[in-house]
Amino acid sequence: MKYTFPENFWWGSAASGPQTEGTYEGDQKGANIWDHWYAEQPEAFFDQVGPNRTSAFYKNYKADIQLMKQTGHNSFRTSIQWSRLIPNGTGEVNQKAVDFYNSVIDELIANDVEPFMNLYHFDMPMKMQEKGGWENRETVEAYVHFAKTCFELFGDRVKKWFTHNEPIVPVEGGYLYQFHYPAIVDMKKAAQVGYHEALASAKAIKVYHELNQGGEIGIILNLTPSYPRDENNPEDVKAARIADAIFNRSFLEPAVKGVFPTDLVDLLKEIDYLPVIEEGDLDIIKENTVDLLGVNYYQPRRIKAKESAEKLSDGPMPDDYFDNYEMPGRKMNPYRGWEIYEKGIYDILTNLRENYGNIRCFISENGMGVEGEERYINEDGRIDDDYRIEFVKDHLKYVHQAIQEGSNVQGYHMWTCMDNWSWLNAYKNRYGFIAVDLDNDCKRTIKKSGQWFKQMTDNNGFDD
Ligand code: BGP
Repeated sequence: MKYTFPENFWWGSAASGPQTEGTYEGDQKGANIWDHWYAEQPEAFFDQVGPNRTSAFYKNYKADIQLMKQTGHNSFRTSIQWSRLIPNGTGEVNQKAVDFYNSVIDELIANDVEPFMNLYHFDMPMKMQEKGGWENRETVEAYVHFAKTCFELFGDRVKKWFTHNEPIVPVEGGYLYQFHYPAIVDMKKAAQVGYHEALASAKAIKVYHELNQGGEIGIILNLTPSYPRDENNPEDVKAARIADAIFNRSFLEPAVKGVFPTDLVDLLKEIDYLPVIEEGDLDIIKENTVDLLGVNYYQPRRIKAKESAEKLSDGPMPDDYFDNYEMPGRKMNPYRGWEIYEKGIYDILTNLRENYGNIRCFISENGMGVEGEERYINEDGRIDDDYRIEFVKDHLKYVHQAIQEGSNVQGYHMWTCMDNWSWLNAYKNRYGFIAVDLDNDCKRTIKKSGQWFKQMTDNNGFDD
């Protein structure tokens, strides 16, 4: 069968500043939470490899943009590092950062690769974190100022903006499950952090619309469809619904509908964990919803009702309301430990069509992290990652089906263009279309999937 996608479909990949740029003497970048955490506790990172060891996009971006062209990109998303542009989080702008991002944007446009710019990808400037980061209301105002600075500096050329990448992740990682700094367990703070991120997003959207730059602004959410173990068991269904409220609708509803989910609000009220909300905030959230939505999809959630009342921590936790269900026979990515369930992408798009006004959206990340890819190197030195080609095809078929049924999907971006540094996992799992040899001056080699992607995007689809 032939899978053809709509005209002008956005094909490309996503990355982020902190995972690709690197830091260099004299670049005047300020430290962010990752730089700080690594300096404090390098053993927390896989192989003790930290954010200073990247594919060096800061220096290699021109050649990298040529590789994007060679792998069929018509668009590319990265992020502006807050701590690079405004090293202390507030105050002076770093001219070297302005020059760098200007040059990246111009180079992308000159090569017909549309720049999509995200403003926050897990990278709180350390100076802001010292005052509480997203826990502190002041960070909201500082972020909005940073966002406005970006729009004013780059908005004449960048026409697709995103306020956050996966805002639930700093909540879970930083305040519930300890895989982001400050790595504490405190659900009350987690609620405040999430609320401030949602408010900051609405405020940035307001500023962007007021500037009338003729582009669009959205948010990028990692949506994890939440499936009950047994659809006929009301307790399982209820548990799955709570997981959905906490991990998906917490940001999806304010972003698209301008309100918080009532079941989540009720849950927080019950444990007296409602965040501090100032007068006028909820109007701002109500009035400033997104123009478009980026959907990152990796895996679903399988949920069952709680089987024991045993608590994981002293205070309330999301896990007090549901258990994760290890469904027998599910297909797993053994390296990352994530389930691969292609139909999940279709379920998300259908849900957006039916329950979220068929919001204009695109797949902003989808990908497969694999460990030890060097074992797939062929005699020409290329990694033959057929599993990645299959992975993309299997997901694209469901995206195609959703579009046939009327979903408003504008594009598909892979995570990621070239192998990059992945937070605590560093380089454990590789995701790129392009291999990066860290021991050989970061030499880039296009993988088989990159060549396939080029051919596929040239045809705006594929046969299978
Ligand atoms: C997403 C993030 C990315 C990227 C990706 C892969 O959640 O937006 O930054 O890292 O996941 O995940 P990981 O690197 O943890 O394997």
